[in-house]
Amino acid sequence: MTQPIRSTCPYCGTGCGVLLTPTENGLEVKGDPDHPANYGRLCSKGSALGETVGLGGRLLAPQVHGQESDWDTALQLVADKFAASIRDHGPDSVAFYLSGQLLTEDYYLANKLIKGYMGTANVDTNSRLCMASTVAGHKRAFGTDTVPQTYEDIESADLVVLVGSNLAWCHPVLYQRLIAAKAERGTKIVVIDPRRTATCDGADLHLPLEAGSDVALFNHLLAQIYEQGAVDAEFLAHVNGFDAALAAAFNSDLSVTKLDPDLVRQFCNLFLRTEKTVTIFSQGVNQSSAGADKVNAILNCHLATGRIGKPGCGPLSVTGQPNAMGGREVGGLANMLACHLDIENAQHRDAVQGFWQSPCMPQAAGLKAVDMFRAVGDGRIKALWIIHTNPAVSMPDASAVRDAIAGCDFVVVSDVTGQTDTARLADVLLPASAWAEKSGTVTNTDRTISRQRAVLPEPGFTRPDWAQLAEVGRRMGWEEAFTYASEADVFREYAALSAISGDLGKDFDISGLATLSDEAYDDLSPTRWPIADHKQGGRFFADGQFFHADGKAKMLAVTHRPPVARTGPRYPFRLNTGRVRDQWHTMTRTARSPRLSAHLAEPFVEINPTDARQLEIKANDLVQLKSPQGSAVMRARITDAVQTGALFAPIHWTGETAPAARICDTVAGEVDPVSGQPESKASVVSATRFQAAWFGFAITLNDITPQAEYWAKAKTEAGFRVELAGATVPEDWEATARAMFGLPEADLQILQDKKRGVARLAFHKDGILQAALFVAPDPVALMRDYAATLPGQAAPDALTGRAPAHMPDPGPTLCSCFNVGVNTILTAIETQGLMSVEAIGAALQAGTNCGSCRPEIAALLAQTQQLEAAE
Ligand SMILES: Nc1nc2c(c(=O)[nH]1)N[C@H]1C(S)=C(S)[C@@H](COP(=O)(O)OP(=O)(O)OC[C@H]3O[C@@H](n4cnc5c(=O)[nH]c(N)nc54)[C@H](O)[C@@H]3O)O[C@H]1N2
Ligand SMILES: Nc1nc2c(c(=O)[nH]1)N[C@H]1C(S)=C(S)[C@@H](COP(=O)(O)OP(=O)(O)OC[C@H]3O[C@@H](n4cnc5c(=O)[nH]c(N)nc54)[C@H](O)[C@@H]3O)O[C@H]1N2
Ligand code: SF4
Ligand SMILES: [Mo]
Repeated sequence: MTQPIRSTCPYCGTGCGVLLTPTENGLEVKGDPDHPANYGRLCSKGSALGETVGLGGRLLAPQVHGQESDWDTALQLVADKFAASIRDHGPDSVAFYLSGQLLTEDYYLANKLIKGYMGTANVDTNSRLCMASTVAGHKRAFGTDTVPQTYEDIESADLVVLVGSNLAWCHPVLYQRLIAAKAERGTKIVVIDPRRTATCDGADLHLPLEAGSDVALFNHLLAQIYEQGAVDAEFLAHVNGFDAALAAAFNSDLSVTKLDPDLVRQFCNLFLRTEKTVTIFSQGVNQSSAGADKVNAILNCHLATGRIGKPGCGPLSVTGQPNAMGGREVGGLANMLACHLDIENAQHRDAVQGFWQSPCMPQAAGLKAVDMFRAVGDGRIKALWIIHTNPAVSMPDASAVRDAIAGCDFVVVSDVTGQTDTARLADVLLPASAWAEKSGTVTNTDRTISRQRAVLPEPGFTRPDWAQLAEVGRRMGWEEAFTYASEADVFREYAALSAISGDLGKDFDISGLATLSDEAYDDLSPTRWPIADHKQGGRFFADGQFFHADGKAKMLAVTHRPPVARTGPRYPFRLNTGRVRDQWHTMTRTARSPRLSAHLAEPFVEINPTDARQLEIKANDLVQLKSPQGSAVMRARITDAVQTGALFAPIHWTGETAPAARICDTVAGEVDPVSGQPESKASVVSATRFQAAWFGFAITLNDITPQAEYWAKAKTEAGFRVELAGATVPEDWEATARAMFGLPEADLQILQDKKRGVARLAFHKDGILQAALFVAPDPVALMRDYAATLPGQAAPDALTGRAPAHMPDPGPTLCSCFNVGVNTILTAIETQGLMSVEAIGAALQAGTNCGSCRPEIAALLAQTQQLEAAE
């Protein structure tokens, strides 16, 4: 029996440790019981990692202009094009766009190459869309971008306030740690979110505030802290700006939150009463034109009460991506230098340049993401390298960004697959080694540095991102600066550089790791920074020592500003966007897992029942959203989880999976003036029923790319399932279906009623079902989850679309670990009288492994109990 290899989950910033064992057909994945982030737990996405490592769809060799090429040709072309652009148009004519999913070693080299050698600060990252407001807020309050707290604080707090964070779905293991602590010590949980989310199922209080009004709420809290004598006068000796912040708080108008004053009173009382309070915040805070102010409004309350950096007590920004924190540390953002040093500080610049012995160093911040893609669009940037991110989908005003990339003179994309909306636009496509094949380090939310270790061989001609960058550096003439024996070599250099940061009085110092041997690097166990002679791990700020020049913290006077885009007669809805439990961003990896795809198989928009009624939108209709930027079509989910006037849509679907549902096409590129972070959660749109002439549902053994105004594809165990809709009914369903499925000759069974607009077609080869299409003038009613199991089987009755009596339809998967569907759970509740999540677990196993679905099981229970009460 081979020993499992310890590594780190490549998804969220929780940074769970995993134990990996290669198997015949993939990878066995278990939670690492010794990792301090998860102590053995994993969520649904982490548990399904083994299903995502297959080579289907992988990019295995470089491509130049769509033709397979070799590394020598491809990298020489990259080096030549970047050099020519710098020579002819200056350094600011080139740019890198990076990702918080890069390993620290990749990220460090990219930053060194472009800032120190190419001589431009035009390097930004998807962290601009993610953590930039927190970075700005931390720097304004603390003098540097420090997360003071640790995960243990979640467990030792008596009150946890979640602001704009759907922790249950986005940091499920942290949520489980919180819920376990609640069971043990009765931790109170408050959720501040305009939308009722799965996270609210574990909450004592939910404040459904008006989108974008967090500053007003926390200003009110600050005023209450003062009025009710909860200020920590002693701690205030370490804080500047109290009076101005308080004056702004007293000038603030709580009514813009539109919250029930009684709810606000309950929240304030809890906060005032509870010393051990942790405030967790995430994208509901960051992704706002007032994001940095929201962060400071929260930090103000912690500074005023002296509740910071103590056990169970302080503000905790949860990072999204696995190495979002590492990216902040290496200076991936256009306005940062490596190791928390500032590009605008001459002393910092000189120190870093001196360390690198580099020929140049930009004197000012470069273009931030939104401005960068505008510069790509108007031709100022002529050579662009995109690594480990999919901006043609994830940037606001995504269709404009897609056009900008398409029109750029020279675009390089490094990815693990060529099948992304961005990769399809590349002049040079570089095949990256993927998570299970590459080695390096990542830093999670609570500053713990963990190793990611390679367990599978690098397939085809793939190479790790850092090696691609180093080779381009060498080919551009900086042989010595970019020659590294290994990723350990890169890491040692980076750790050595961080000593400068420590010497300059900054927080980020891992110089204790600068002389790690290769073996020690390989064996590195999870370690929280700082790692230096003078300080090891732990928390920051309880001692009142901050990083502004005078050593004090700063409270900021902040004033409520509503979202930039205003609703009105033309665009009456406020569009909120975010994540679902089982998909990761643009789905290039999670959509490969049938289990994960079964949770929510189609893009959707949540709409309040009152609005739906008014717009004559019924359940399962398609809805068309239009904004000044673009439009999107997705399935209606009618629910009072969203308020009237508000819509919520997930961010995950793309040109590859549902081309009409690229939600960022409708999102405006408005940014926070302080952080440059886009307001991804508060666009304005109109909503109408999408007038489809026909609706379809297809199942197929083989992958297909349909032609229809609307389609959405999801992987199943048996193949794929596809939702379809069109504006005009095709002349001949047989011809249409044969073309769509690529089955010109398969045997056809067909049932058709042209008058009613109903058609059902099944295609068999040698008695085995290849594909089937179900068409109706209304959303197709069918046992989808049953039908999806049929391709590849002898299924003579496929056209009924109905499960035989002995095989009940399980419904959409709720528990992805044990594949338990909603209907199965509902039936068990009804027939077995199950009353608790535990009882359901005992009966069906649902919720007993990773636990990610427990909030939804609880919601199902509550729903059925409510129904019973109403009967
Ligand atoms: N399953 C899954 N998990 C993930 C990811 C994923 O793709 N899938 N991505 C990871 C990444 S990179 C990130 S950044 C994190 C994001 O993690 P989260 O920030 O928790 O996730 P989101 O769904 O983007 O948004 C959180 C909540 O903000 C709310 N919100 C919107 N506007 C406001 C507002 O004005 N005020 C307040 N208080 N709340 C508001 C939304 O309704 C939403 O519920 O998740 C990480 N984890
Ligand atoms: N409207 C709206 N927009 C948003 C958000 C929102 O909440 N609302 N959230 C924003 C946030 S917080 C984030 S973090 C972004 C995320 O958005 P993106 O970063 O664009 O999304 P990903 O799908 O994570 O893109 C990662 C890409 O890297 C590729 N990849 C995987 N492994 C490797 C590797 O080892 N090397 C290389 N080179 N490539 C690899 C994947 O195939 C994929 O194409 O979206 C942002 N956009
Ligand atoms: S919570 Fe889930 S997605 Fe996040 S790191 Fe842990 S296992 Fe991975
Ligand atoms: Mo993110």
